[in-house]
Amino acid sequence: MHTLPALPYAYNALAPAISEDIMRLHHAKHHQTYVDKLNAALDGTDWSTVPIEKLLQTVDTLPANLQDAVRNNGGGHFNHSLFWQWMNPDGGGQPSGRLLEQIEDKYGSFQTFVDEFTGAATGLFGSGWVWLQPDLKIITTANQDNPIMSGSPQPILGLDVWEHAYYLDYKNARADYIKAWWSVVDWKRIESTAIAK
Ligand code: MN3
Repeated sequence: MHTLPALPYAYNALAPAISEDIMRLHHAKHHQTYVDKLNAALDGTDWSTVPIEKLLQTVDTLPANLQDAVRNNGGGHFNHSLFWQWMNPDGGGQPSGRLLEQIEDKYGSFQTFVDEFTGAATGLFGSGWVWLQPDLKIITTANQDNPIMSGSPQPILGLDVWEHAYYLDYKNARADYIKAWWSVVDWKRIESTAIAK
């Protein structure tokens, strides 16, 4: 049985970057629905007790009638569980120490990295996610796919660019949402999970 994780902060904690209304809708409705649909699909099957990471890593080997449910709803559950952890009302700014050095080595400057990630996020057509991988490559996936579904490592940072993540606050202005999101990125947490190259 998969369960909705509690947010690590209050629903209104990320405002004004992300409003309480969006956080309630996104966590209590959208994320809860991914959890409920995943559980409904797995109920009574041999996969009902398999951890979510393992389900996603092996999604291509699951019975055909489970693959879409695990990819979409399992992916949605996993991605959002990570996403909440990567934000913090005291976030923003830039990383420090080794992670900052590695980003500067790869991109030339932290701002260049931000610009490239932002460009990938504004340019992603339709619904999907932008990820920062442990090797500091920026990649995108469609829908609720996660890099671990195709054998890649788990991302150290990701941004949800589905319209449900910003439409209430920003309407169609995805770029404004992305700009505000940088102000709540929890670099301290990301530094603690970043894997050395
Ligand atoms: Mn979402």
